[in-house]
Amino acid sequence: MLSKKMQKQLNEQIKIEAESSQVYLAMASWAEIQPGIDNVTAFFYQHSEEERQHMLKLIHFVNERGGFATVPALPQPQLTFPSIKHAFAALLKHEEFVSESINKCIEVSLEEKDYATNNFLQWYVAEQIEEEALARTMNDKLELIGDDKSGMYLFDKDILTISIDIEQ
Ligand code: OFO
Repeated sequence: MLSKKMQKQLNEQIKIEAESSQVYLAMASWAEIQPGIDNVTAFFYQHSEEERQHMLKLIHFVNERGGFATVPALPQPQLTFPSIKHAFAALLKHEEFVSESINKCIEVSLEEKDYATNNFLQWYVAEQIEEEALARTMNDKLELIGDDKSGMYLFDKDILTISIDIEQ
């Protein structure tokens, strides 16, 4: 059985995962109307879907442990970006924020001596390490590319393979 405090923190995390999905969905929709970045677009759509899966995993866990997972209202995310570079910088910042909120969940699980939840949350800790690494790699590559159009062409060409390599 989840304590009230643990349930509240996990419901907060459900909201953050849902927001993440929306944030990346907005990036995907914006990228889709930019010329020539079909794979970047696919990457954002895929990332949005992954965040929805993170949210669902939490919802099932809370309900299975005798709690009640609440589906949150969500603010509208940022809809447009000055450049692809800005979108990826926002992605990294967002992932760092998610990692902090996972850490808060871990802290509460230790305070509450809820070792089952702590064990469940380790999956998210590992996931955040990967996602931050992926976001940093993308940002580093974009920094190198600068305004070089052929570099951007290759970035779009390689983005799906880069993300598969880091996530393995
Ligand atoms: Fe990338 O945020 Fe979910 O965990």
